[in-house]
This record gives sequence, C-alpha cells and structure tokens, in this order.
Amino acid sequence: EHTIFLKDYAPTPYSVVAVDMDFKITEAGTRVRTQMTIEPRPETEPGTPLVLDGDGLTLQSIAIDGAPLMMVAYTTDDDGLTVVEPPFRRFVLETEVNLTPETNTKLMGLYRSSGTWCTQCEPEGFRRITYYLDRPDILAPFKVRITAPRDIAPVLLSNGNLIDKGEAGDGMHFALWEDPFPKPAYLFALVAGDLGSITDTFTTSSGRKVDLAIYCTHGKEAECLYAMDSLKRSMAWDEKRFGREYDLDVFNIVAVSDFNFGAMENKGLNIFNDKLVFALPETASDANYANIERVIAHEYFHNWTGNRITCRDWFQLCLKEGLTVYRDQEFSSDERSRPVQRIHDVENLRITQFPEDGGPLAHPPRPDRYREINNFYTTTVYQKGSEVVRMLATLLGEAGFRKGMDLYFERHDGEATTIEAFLKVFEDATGTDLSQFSRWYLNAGTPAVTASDSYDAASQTYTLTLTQKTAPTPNQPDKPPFVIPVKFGLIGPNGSPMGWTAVAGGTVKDDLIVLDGDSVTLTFTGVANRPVPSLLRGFSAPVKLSTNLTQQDLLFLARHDSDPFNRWDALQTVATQLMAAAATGSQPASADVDALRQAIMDTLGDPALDHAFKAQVIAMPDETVIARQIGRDVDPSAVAEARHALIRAIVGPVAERVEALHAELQVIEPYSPGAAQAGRRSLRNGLLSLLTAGSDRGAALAEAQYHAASNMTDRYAALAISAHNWTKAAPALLGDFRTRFGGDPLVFDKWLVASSQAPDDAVIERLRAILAAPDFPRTNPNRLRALLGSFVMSNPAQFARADGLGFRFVTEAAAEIDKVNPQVAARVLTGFRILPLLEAGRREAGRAALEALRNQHTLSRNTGDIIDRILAG
Ligand code: BAL
Ligand code: ZN
Repeated sequence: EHTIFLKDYAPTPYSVVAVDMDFKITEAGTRVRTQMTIEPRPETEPGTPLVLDGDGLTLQSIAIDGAPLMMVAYTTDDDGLTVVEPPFRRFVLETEVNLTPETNTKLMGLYRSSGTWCTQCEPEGFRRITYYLDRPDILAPFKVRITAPRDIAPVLLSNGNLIDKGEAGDGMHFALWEDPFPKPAYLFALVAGDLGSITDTFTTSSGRKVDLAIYCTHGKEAECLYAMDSLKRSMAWDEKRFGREYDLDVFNIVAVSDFNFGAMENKGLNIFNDKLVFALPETASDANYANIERVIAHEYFHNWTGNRITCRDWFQLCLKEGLTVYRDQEFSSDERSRPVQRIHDVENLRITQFPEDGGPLAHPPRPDRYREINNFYTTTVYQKGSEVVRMLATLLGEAGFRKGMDLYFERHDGEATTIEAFLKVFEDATGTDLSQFSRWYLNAGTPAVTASDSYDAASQTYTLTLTQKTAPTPNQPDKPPFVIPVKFGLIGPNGSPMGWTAVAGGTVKDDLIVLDGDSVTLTFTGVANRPVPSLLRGFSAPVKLSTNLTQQDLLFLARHDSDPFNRWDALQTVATQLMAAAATGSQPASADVDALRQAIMDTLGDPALDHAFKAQVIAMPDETVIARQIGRDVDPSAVAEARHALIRAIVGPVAERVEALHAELQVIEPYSPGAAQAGRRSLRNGLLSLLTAGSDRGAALAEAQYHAASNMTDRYAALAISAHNWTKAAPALLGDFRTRFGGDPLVFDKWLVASSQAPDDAVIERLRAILAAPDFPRTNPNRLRALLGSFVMSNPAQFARADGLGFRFVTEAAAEIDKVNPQVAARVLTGFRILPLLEAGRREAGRAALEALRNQHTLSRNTGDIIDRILAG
C-alpha cells in the first residue's frame, strides 16, 4: 500500500489566498458551499492541474469566477477533485457538496454528537467537509457563515470573531464568523447545537479584554467551572513564562461526548472530549482534575505553538506536539509540585513510550514515512517529543532556552515550519551547534546508558565511565551516538554532597555531564571518600540507565539524594529488580526485602517530604516496567505474581502501622481539588493499595472506604483496588458502582476501567458480555477505550493469556469497531506491540490472532498499518 515519504515533500503549485464557506444545516443534511480564492505560485507552469483533496464527498456544483465548469474541465475520484486546466491567474473556485453528518461514525469531518453538529479536522478531516488543499502548509484566512434551525441549534460557532448574526427566515438563523489569522484547514472548526454555557473574561497583559465561554450539554454548566479556572491560569502563565498573549476577542471551548482525541486546538474554538472538561467532586477524581487542568492548558498553549506557528507537513507533528507537551508539563509543575509532576511524567513515559520505542511500532519523534498519519499521534511524538525539548532546555540553560523560544516566535510567526527551523533558532540565539542533537528527532529507540565507577582511596581519585548503545529499530539498523545530558552529583558517606578539585576526560559543566560519544571516562581528583553517584538527576534524558550500584547504594540514595526524582527512582529500581528476579525464578533474600521495607517506612515517616511525593515512592512498579526489566521471554502471570508476592513480603510485618497511617490521613475538610489535599488522598489511597495487595486487612478496609467515601477519588480508588485484587467484595462493589451513578457516562467509563482490571480468569467473559449488551454505546470512543484500551494496556496477564483468549477477544472486538471508527480500532490494537517481549507460546498466540484478523476481514488503512507493522517486527 501507498507509503508517503518526507523526502518527497514539495509545495503545492497553487496557494489559497482566502476561504469563504457557507454551511446550511438541517436535520435532513448539511449543504456546504466553499469559495476559495486561488493563485498559481510564481514557479508554476501554465496548465498545471489543480488537485484538491476530498474524502467521501459528492460534488453538487462547481464554478470558476461564477461560471459553471464543463464536465471535461474537471474529474472527481475517491481521493478528490482535479481541475484539469485552471486559469493562470488569481481566481475563485466555488464548489458545493451535501453532507450527512448524522451517519458519520468515524468522527472525522462534520458529525453529530448527542444532537450537536461539530467537527474534527486534524489531521485530514477537512477533506470530508469540502474539496480543499488539505495540508498544513496551506494557510488562509476563513470567513464562515452558518445557517441552521434556531430551535435545535441556537448556538452557532466557528473560528475567530463573530462579525454578524441574525434571522434567516423559516425558523432559521445565521452567524458569520471571521478568523483573520491565516490558518491551515486542520484548525477549522464549526459547532451548531442547543448548548448551555458559562462565561468569564480575561484581560491580557497589554490590557485587551477577551470573552471566554465554555459550552456544554444543558445542566452540565457547574461541571465546567474548574476548566474555566484552568483556562484563565493557563492564559496568565503563558504571558509570564513565555511572553505569549492571546490574540482574538473571544476564546470558546465546547465539550462534546463523542470525540477521537482528548481535545482539539482549533483557532479560537477548542473542541473537547467532555471527559476533559466536566468535573464535580462526586463524579471526578483528583486525577481527572489534574488532567483537565493539563489539557485545557495544552490546547490553549497551541495557540502559539501549533496555530500561529504550525507544521509544514505532518512529519513535523512533533514540532507542535512535543513542544506543547513540554509547555503543559511546565505549567503543571509550576501550578503543582515540580518533583511530583516530573515523577509522574517519567513514569508515564516509561509505561507507554519505552514499550513503543523498544517494539515493532518504534519510530522517531520526527518520522520520515507513514502510511496512515492518524497512527502517528503517539506517545513518541508527544511525550518523547517533550523530553527532547526538555533536554534542549537543560543543555542551553533557562536563559538560553528562552532566548531561542523568543527568536522562534519572532522569526516564524505566521509560518508553517519544520524541526530544522526550530533547532536553528536555538543555534542562532545561543551559538550552539545542534547538528548532533538533532538525532533525537530523527532516530527511534531508547538509548541504554551504562555507568560504572571505581574509587582509589590512595590517590583520592574517583573514576566514572558512561557508555551508550541503542538497539536497532524498524528501518534504522545503525544508531549513531546521541547527545545525552547527564545531570549528576556525588554523595559522601554522611549523605551530603561531595566536591572534587579537578575533573578530566570529558565535558563536565557544574552538575552536567554531556555524553556525546559511545563512551566517556571521567576522572575526578580530590575526592576525599568513596562517593555514591547520583546520575541522570531529574531524569535529564529519556534513556534506560543501568549502573553497578548495589541495593545498599540505591537505598542510600533513596534516603540521602538531594534530587527528589532520584530518591524516588532509586527505590523503584530496587523494587523493580527484586520483582524481575522473582518473576524469573530467583526469590529475593529476606535481608534485601527487609532493607527495602525499612527504606519505604523511613520515607513514609520523614516529616520533610510531602504526601504526594511519598505516594509516588510507595507506589509499586507497574507490571509493564517489570516486564521491560526482564526484557525477553516474559510470562506476564509470573510478573503479576512476583509483584504481588513482594508487596506481601514488604507489607506483612508492618501492616498495622500502615493501617494506622491510612486512618490518620483521612481528609475531613470539604473537598478541594488542589495539590495539597489531592496529595494527601493519593498517599492514603496508595497505602490502601499496599494493604489490600499485601495483607489480609486491606480488603475489608477498601470495602469500608468505598461505602464511606464522600468524593469520587476515595470511592473510585477503593473500587479499583478491590477489583484489581479481586477481593471478596469486588463483585458487589462493582455492582453498586454501576447503579449508583447510572446516568453519568463518564462514571460508567470508570466502572468499565475498573472492570477491565480484574485479574481473575472470568474477566474476559464478563467483558464480552458488557460489550455485547444491546444498549452498550458501541460507537462512543470513550466507552470503547475504557473497556478495551485499559484491558489491553493495563491487564497484561489476562490480555496475554497463554491460551490466546485475551488476544482473540480484542481482535474480534477490533474487527467490529474498525467498521465504525478505524482510529479507535487501530489504537486498541497497538497493545499488541508487547508481543516481542513475551515467551514463545504467548507470542505465537498473539500473532495468530492478528493474522486471523488480517486475513478474515477487510480492514481500514489504520488497522491494516498497525497490524502489518507489528507482524513485521
Ligand atoms: N492536536 C491534536 C490534539 C492535541 O494534541 O492537542
Ligand atoms: Zn497537542
């Protein structure tokens, strides 16, 4: 099938000067009339055909400068419309098509969600609305007129500013929107419906007043308040941190229930998956609140990094996504706890991106080929893309990084640009050569960094050797060395930082080692005692670090490191190593378990540490992380068992103390989603998780907490912990939860997620029954992802069952979903990327399920591409 290569990029022969659209919306269908002012580029030869994208459109009429085109003057096919010989001058092309948004289940283009007309155009949805040059390097100002029945669609929204509105006869009304900022079509948006709203205002640093509104289903207004608060804080933060001011008179957000992404940054009209807007203490958890804050900020930040400066082509997706994730992570760090945010982001990277980078779907943050661009909205483009920007900030320092960003905004405002142009601004602003650094964008794979050290007491010399190696990835057999910033410190026997008089052998600046060759050996002189090195502080590079540190050294770091990230990481490393060893047959020595337990209890008892941080420390490593540590021939059931066994060994002797702490930490004040209270709850629920997995006391405690809870955070934690440990009470609690919030689809999703986590052998049967129920909303992405996505990603022992039942359950469901919404089906199937990690029997069972799916069904390009890449890997 057709592969698109970056090397084939060429500008279009024609540009679009302006776009005028006219939507007539009725219950019977939508008529779209588009007038595009088009111009040949200076280098275009006369007679060059104009080729427009179109997907699923039927042309009703076509005219140039008002004159209808003869049949021989154009052709249409499945991919679009060609005007054979357009005028060799500026002209207006007018086309008309009829759409049926009512039957659009792919949720790309114009569709209806709970009666509301809405759009999703990134990356290639606009071509499902009208014939167009649907690519990000075509920028044009848009004027959009929407006419619709006033009774069913009193609210009519599009991008930019509202410039006119009024009656249109026959119960119809209209609105006219103008977006003065030239934009690519993927940022187009339209909403028409009967919606409630909340409003507010924000005054920018230069004193302009911006009207803010969040639109939602009637009755949900109160659930939008936290999102509004997050929006205002985001706007203020971007001014303060990056000097970026908002540029239109209005900023609108609309929450819809059926949405493929989390949210979409359309210019002046963000459209959100409602799960990332709605929050009340009774129905949303602390994690939901934090996510809403993050994504509201993310979409808002896109106004500068994505909209005003956009991507030249979709290979550059990371230009806007990696950078904008970096910005939202920084925002959350400033609004909450920086170390806790960092731990959270790295944990997420290790659980989602590392497996992608080490498996058959590995690709560089800036890929050089794709068959289906929708399959590249990945954790690599987003999260690793953010890590690459973070390394840039680390290497250049805060001031250098800001100088580069300022130049980026100054130089490229209004452009569609590239990763190369992004790196160039930092080179020009700081005089740094970033050619080797650019490999981070161009190469896939997680570098393995190995550290070994030695100390010579006689000469007071400390030697540290760092080496890097990156395994081959698809289409990239050889990996040249990366530029790896390694932040570090040396810690002396009493736990305080140690200095040195001189260092030789490589580049060390303050607390930063730059590893840019295959290896470096640094010799520190004047080191009074044997130090314990704290390496990769703050996770200064997205690499897998292995060291020659003993468990004793690591637990020393867990107690004494001044870098909170490394304190957390040291303890996690000890736990992961013990669990990985146990899963492959070497039971941990009881002295090692005792030492780990002691370190955990000391952390819990340390009054200098905050609750949220402690919660991260006591959270035991994810099964995926343990499987990665083992590396090959993994039996996920053995991993789950080893994990459980170590938790029991840790908790057993201290269960009473843990239980007392759990009781002590109860929050009695009225619920607030703020970081302090949320941190306390997360520690308390972390303790409940340890107790339930690790002692006989936990199950009843979880059941009691479930019933006593006064907010969703505590109730859902108790439910999920009970389900995950499949306690005696779990089935009844799931039953209660199912009916308690019967009408709320977002709470139903929580029930689905908790249900999908059960470890017992009947779980697949139960999930099958849920999915087969006649009233299961099988076209809604949130419901499908909550059921299948979380089963695939977070229940590896059942998904990768030896008998293949888990694999087949997923492929059979995916076959059906693919007919409705290919993007959702493809996303679910990415879970099969774990196959190369598994022991042979499971691996073969997984391949067989994928092959059957491939052979027995006509699949979308989305799912076909994912399956082929996994099977080839
Ligand atoms: N651009 C797609 C959704 C997002 O990353 O913001
Ligand atoms: Zn984004």
